[in-house]
Amino acid sequence: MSIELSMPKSWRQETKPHKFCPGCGHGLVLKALGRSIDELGIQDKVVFGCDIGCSLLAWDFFNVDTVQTHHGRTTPVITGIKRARPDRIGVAYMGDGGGYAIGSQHLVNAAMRNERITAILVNNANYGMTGGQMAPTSLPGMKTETSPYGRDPEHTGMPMQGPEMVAAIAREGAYVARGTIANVRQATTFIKRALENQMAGNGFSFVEILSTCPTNWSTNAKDTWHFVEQEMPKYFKVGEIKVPGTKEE
Ligand SMILES: Cc1ncc(C[n+]2csc(CCOP(=O)(O)OP(=O)(O)O)c2C)c(N)n1
Ligand code: SF4
Repeated sequence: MSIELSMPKSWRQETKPHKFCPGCGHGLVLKALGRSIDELGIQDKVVFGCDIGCSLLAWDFFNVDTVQTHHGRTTPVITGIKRARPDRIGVAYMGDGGGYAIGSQHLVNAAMRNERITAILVNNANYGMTGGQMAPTSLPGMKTETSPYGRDPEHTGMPMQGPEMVAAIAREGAYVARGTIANVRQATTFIKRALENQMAGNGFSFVEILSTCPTNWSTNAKDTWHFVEQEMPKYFKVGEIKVPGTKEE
């Protein structure tokens, strides 16, 4: 018997070192997703799609069927899988660059067509994997590799309000929320509800999660947490935005 086979089954299935930088929020978002999948008992049904960007580091994170797509194309790839196999639970996982810049048309069209998939977008206010360029979500005045004097809203606009846009164009049955890694319990609830919405066949489900990128923000632990907990919510309101069966719908 090999050493690996002699390990407890739960250890082999549930433990894996992640590859994100220390202090990165991706791991917490994925933990929230993994916990939701476990609690719903849908591990055998989930098809997980991860974008190019640091989200791709999750390609072998879960013991679920996984596809790694081109940058910005995770939403249409998962849409195609879901259309071919409606019995599956499709999860499209991406960064803000992937979802709001290069892949924004896919997000818009999936929302307008009310595709029965769940999209989870990690908003860390920059392009993480490529070295910290300005993203549609970068905050006014935020210094990035491509805005060394700080983002100037007069010339580059205000931060993208993704969930608000999706809620405005989505059809009846869509679920839309914004969570934060500063409140993982709440973020888990939102992700779980987004999966349940797909399981009920209601419609498109979209959850943005405010997250950290200390490597490119060049912040220590204290400042990293301050930025995600205090600064980002000034521009990105945390909470549920569209819930089927309520007056917010
Ligand atoms: C078609 C295409 N354009 C550009 C790139 C280069 N690229 C790779 S990752 C990335 C940005 C990723 O940023 P984001 O989507 O915000 O995810 P993060 O890394 O911050 O999680 C870019 C521009 C690419 N791989 N493919
Ligand atoms: S570059 Fe940023 S988003 Fe990417 S793994 Fe490191 S901290 Fe996370």
